[in-house]
Amino acid sequence: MTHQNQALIVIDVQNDFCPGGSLAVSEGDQIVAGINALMPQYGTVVLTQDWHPAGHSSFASSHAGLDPFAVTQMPYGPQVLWPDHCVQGTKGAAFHQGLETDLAQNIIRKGFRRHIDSYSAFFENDHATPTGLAGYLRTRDVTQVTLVGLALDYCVAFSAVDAATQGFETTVRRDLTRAIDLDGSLDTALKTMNEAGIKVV
Ligand code: VGL
Ligand code: ZN
Repeated sequence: MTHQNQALIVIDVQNDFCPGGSLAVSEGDQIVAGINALMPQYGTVVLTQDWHPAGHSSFASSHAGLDPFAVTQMPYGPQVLWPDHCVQGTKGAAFHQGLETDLAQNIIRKGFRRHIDSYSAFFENDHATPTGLAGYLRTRDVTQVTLVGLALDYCVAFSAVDAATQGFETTVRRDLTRAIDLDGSLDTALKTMNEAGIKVV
């Protein structure tokens, strides 16, 4: 049965977040088959794609003297510095080749502004600049969203919290996510999602 008022939001299932990628999430590729199986059940399927210009400000390589996974201060708040990843047009930015991208109606790209990162599918890391996804979902009468993808403790969690704040009934399918788990980030993300009323199942 297709759930007409439900959207499946597939976060960043891209080569750089899978084994062999530059910001590989352990077992990141093992969720692909399960996500594909879920897609036909949803009236709306949206993919997100982390899509950075070369030299993006979230890359440690753009900050002399700072290493990947250090935290720096940006005008919009603290920012983890990452290895170069998901550079526009590269193989690393492409979706995992097993992902059934044909079943998605929309692809939201994010992180394309050089001076601001974007974990969430809804807002950039200033928590103010919208991607347009909320309006897209409302226009299609979506009331409930289910999130899957990478990484649970960054882009999935930030997207889930914004979805709930935007008034969508929000579920995260934990079995169809994997985490980076940097300095307790997974525990923090689970706590924050719980407090936001998100169902993590
Ligand atoms: C992500 C770090 C940097 C993610 C994206 O998809 O969780 N994490 N860019
Ligand atoms: Zn990124």
